[in-house]
Formats: sequence, C-alpha cells, structure tokens
Amino acid sequence: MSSFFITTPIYYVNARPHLGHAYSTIVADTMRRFHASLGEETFFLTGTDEHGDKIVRSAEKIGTDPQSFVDSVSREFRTLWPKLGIRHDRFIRTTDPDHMEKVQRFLQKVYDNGDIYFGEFGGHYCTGCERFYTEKELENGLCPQHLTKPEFIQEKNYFFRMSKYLPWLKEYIEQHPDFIRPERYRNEVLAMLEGGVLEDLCISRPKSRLSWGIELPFDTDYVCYVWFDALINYISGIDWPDGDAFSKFWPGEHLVAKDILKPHGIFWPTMLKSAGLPIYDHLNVHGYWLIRETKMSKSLGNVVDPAVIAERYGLDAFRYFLLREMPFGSDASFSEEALINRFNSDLANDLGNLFSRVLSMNAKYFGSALPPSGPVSEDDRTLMDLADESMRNWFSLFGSVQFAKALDSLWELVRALNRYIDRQAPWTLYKQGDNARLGAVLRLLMECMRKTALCLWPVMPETSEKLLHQLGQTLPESELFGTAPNYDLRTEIGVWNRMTEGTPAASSNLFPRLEMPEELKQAAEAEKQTAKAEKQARKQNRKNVITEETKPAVTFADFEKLDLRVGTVLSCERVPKADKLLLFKIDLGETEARQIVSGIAQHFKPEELVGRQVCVVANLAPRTIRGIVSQGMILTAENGDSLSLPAPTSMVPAGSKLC
Ligand code: ME8
Repeated sequence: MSSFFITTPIYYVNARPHLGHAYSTIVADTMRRFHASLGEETFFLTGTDEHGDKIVRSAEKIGTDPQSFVDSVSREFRTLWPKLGIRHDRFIRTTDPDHMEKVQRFLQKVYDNGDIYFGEFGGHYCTGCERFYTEKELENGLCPQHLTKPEFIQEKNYFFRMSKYLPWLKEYIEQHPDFIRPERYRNEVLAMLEGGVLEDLCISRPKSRLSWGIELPFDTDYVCYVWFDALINYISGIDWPDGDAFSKFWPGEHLVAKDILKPHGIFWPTMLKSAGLPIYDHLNVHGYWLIRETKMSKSLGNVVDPAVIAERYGLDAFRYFLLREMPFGSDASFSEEALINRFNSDLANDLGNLFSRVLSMNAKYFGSALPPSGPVSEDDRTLMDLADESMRNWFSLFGSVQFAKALDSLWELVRALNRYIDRQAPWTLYKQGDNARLGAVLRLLMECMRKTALCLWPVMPETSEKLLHQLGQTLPESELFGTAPNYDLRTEIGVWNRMTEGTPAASSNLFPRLEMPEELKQAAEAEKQTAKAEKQARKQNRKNVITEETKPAVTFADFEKLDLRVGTVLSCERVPKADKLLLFKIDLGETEARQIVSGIAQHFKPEELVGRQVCVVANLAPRTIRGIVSQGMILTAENGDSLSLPAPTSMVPAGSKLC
C-alpha cells in the first residue's frame, strides 16, 4: 500500500497563531485527507519551533522563563487545530526529549561523515532573523527584514560543509522538475544556487551567548543553530532512524510559505544528503495572505484570528474560501467581503441551491425515496462524461497542489448540474405524468451530487458528510483513517448506480445566503471608488504617454542594431547610499553573469526579483553609475507612477533573443 507523509512548518512560539499559520495547516490537512481518500496510508506532522534567541527574549519581555513561555504558546497552537477540523498524527515540539536526542544523533552522523568543521567567523547577527548577515546583505547597515541594527559578532563556531553538496543539489533540481513547486520557486532556488553567493552554514552558537538550545554532542560548550535543529523535526517526528513510521513514510512532502524557501530548498536537502538519507519528494511552496494588499503584522493591528472567522462564517466555508481564493504559490488578499461573496456565489447559490432543489423535488415527487435509474439520453450521457472528466481533473489538479483550479473544475460540474435541471425541467415531466423519466433525471442528478460530495471531503469534511447524509449515504471516516484503508475514490470514475434504490433522501439548506454587513459594504464601496480613480488616472497617463512621448520612426536597420535579450536575475541588491539603485547579476546565457545597475529600487523589493526573467538591452555601451560598471539596461513598462518589468509569459532559456 502506498503511503503519504505531509508536514507543515513548525511555527515559532513567539507569536500567537494567525490566519497564515491556519492556512498552511488547513492545506496540509486537506492534502492528507485527499491522499487518504485515494486509499493511501497517511501521516500528518505539525508542531512548534521553540529554541533560539527570539524565544529567550520574548520570555524575558513578559518576565517568565523560556520553558513556561514555550509551554503556554505551544498549547495555543495545539488547541487551535482541532477547532479548524485539523487532524494531525503528531504535534512535535523541538523541546520534546525524543526530538532533542535525534538532533544530536543527526549532528553526530554529519560530524562523523566529516561534514562539520570548527572555524572562526565574524558577521552581523540579527536576532529577529536568527541569522548572520554579510556586509553586502545589509541595507544602510540595517537588517533588510527588520530594519534594525544587527550586532557584529566575532566568534568560533561549527560549520556544516553545505557548499560541498550544492553542485549535486543543482543537478538534482534540474533533473526533477516538480521537486520544488510551483515552478517559480524552483527557479528562485536555482537562481540562488547559480548566484555563487551561498557558503557553508554556521550551525552552532556558543553557550556563553545562548544556552536555550540543543547541546552539540561533540562539544558541550555549544548549542545547535535553531534552523538546523528545527528542520530535523521532519524525520525525528516519524521516529528516525529505525521506527516503523520512518520506514513507512519517509520520504514525504513539505508544505511551507515562500518566506522559508531557502532553509527548505537548500539547507534541508543538503543536510539529508550529508547524513546519507533520501531527500524529500516535494517542497510545496505557497504565497502570503495579505490584508488589503499589505502583510499581516501585529503593529499594523491587522492580524486575522482564524478561530473568530471560522466561528463567524462556519468552519467549512472558511476552509473552502482559503483553498478556493488563493492560487497556490501566489499571494492572495483576505477580506470578509470576499469571503461573504464567495460563500453566496459558490456555496449558497451553486452548491446549496443544487442540493435543495433536487432533494425538495425528490421529496415532493417520490416521497424522498431514491428513484430508479432509466435509459440514458444524449443529454444524460454528456452530463455523465462531464462528471467523469471533472473527477479526473480533480485528482490530477488536487494531486499537483493546484487546489483553486481543482475546486473550480468541480464547480463546473455543480453549475452544469443546475443547468441540466433547467433543461430537463422535472416539474414539466411531473405535469406530463412521465414518472419514469422524472425519476431517471433526479436519480442521475443525485448520482452526480454524490460524486461531488465525495470529492469535497478533504476540503469540507463536515459538509461532505452532511451532503452525503442528505442523499441517504454515509462516508465512514474510519474507512479513510483506518490502519488498512480500503477505499479509493478514483474507482468511482465511470462507475454509476452505486446508490441503493429506495434510500431515503432528506433536504435542509446547508448554506443560507449571508447578508453583507453595512460597514463591510461601505468599505468595499470605498475600495471600488479608489480603484476606479486609480484606473482613470492610469488611463489618462497612458494617453499622455502616447501623445507626448511618441518618437520619430526609425528604419528596420536601426532597430536591428539593438541586441535585446531575455535574462534571468541571479541576484539583486540595493546599492548602498543610493535610494533608487539596484545592482543586478543577470544570466544572459553567456559564460559570465552581467552586472547591471538599474534605477528602479523604489518600485521593487530586491528579494522578489531573484529568479524572475527580465528583458535587457544587451549591447548598450557600459556606463559607470556610482562607481559601478553597468553592462546593459533592464527594460521597464511605465504605468503612471508605477513600474512593471515586462517578461516572457513562460520561462525561456537565459539569453533568448527578443525580436
Ligand atoms: O519560519 N500567509 O516559523 P513561523 C501565509 N519556525 N502563510 C503564512 C503567513 C502569511 N501571511 N504568515 C505565516 C518559521 N505563514 C520557522 C519554521 S520549519 C522547520 C521552521 C505560515 O512561525 C507559512 O507557513 O515564522 C510560513 O512559512 C510559516 O507560517 C512561518 O512560520
């Protein structure tokens, strides 16, 4: 029997759980349920990350000791998950004794393999990031993430020989296209590997500076770097090296947001390789939930409490919204208006309406009993084909982490079922006394509704069960979570008449429409007006651009003098003491990367550009800007005051010609 192992990040306990944590953990829960519904044996690991400076300082701030502090916040995470319908197999804490023992074993193994050495190191240490920065990485001497002044620390430490495994990792990623997915994050990791800036990893902290950590087994004066400790949870949590769960479930899949791509895409696979272990199957990377286009943060007071939203709108509606609204890999905006709109259109109108229409007709015409099926008309056949196709799409899209598309494809079926009712007009068949055809139409509808409800189980488990119950069907969870699952939903494709004749079917509206509260309506209206004004301003600007900046015609021969190329951004950083300048290293398919200085720093964050493709004037004569030689120019598109970077619609080889 095949197995499926999924993990979430283990969350830092210096913040209370919020919408972002809930999203990752709910997605992991739906993935595990999805694989369970395919008859796979599943294991779901989540937990909390409890070591490091940050935790010590947070505990100090509220006048408590680290252990009491981590116990209390970790409990908040652990008690929240069941309220969000999440069923994990293990909640791991990095302060668990078995995890600590395994981290030491892992360190010893890597040490014995000769991949850990002792050396002197000086760097700018940011406590917020729990990491050292080089001079080059700082912005005006400040940490680029926290905008605080890091502390310069010179000390002796242990290093993991990560650089030894980087060429292997690059080749592995190149040969396994969906190892890191979606593709944009794979490209980002490849760009980091090609940038040549990665070094060995400092993996220790002297106890004289920090004692809240796991002691190194080969030097008791040091504790382990928090990231090295944390990543090992993915195998200690399933009882590495010789537990049953480890042999059954490893290698598995990880789910993280883009903020922690580097430790998962680079540190972790090289650590596993050094320890002689197989690397994970997939790293699934999602974007950020934003609140009105800005990041959630305590100081902005816009942190969304998932328990409150689930309570207000219903847990399954909340889970559905999260999976349907965010295209996996991209950022998405969270708002209660959007949730209410989605609820009303997809759940109340499409799905709820379908069930209440069909089941109330069935109650009226057949006293709620399941009618027998009949001969299959052409319209019936089309519907049956569509249902099979939707299920096939469901399995392939959900299985490749494209949750929003998978749900969208399932809703095509839901909407088609509503249209089928309108076309077949059961009320007319009833008036005509054609009971056989009336029964066949309702029966086919219910067969399709059953398939829909079965597919929905990973996303909306309670709703799925209620819908099945309305159809007189059950989906015993024990079947899906048992030690020997014997059900594979894929066997439903192309199979009809699995419902037993005469089974009673009852109806109640699961999703009554929600009224939009007045204050949300006003906020949405204000936002619409701002967007409209911005659009008009952009239109006006475009007109100005076209009329004022049209240049005289050039000959084709003149145009041909330009060498325009597509380049891949390998690295990008701010030029110190220059507000507008970014320094790029760009792969143009040449033996060496091009260095280009561009005045676009006020429009882009450097870290967001790494891995992206840009269009470059490759034969512009070199110019020196602020003492730096710039060997080309990046093309931008102006839109009023803002800029965007034109690029091919899909990745092309670096150096491809634009013509
Ligand atoms: O990084 N949108 O922990 P962390 C979507 N302890 N997801 C979000 C989010 C948002 N706005 N904010 C947070 C750590 N997340 C380490 C991990 S793993 C070995 C160690 C989610 O508490 C998302 O999953 O900062 C992100 O990757 C994670 O929380 C970061 O959690």
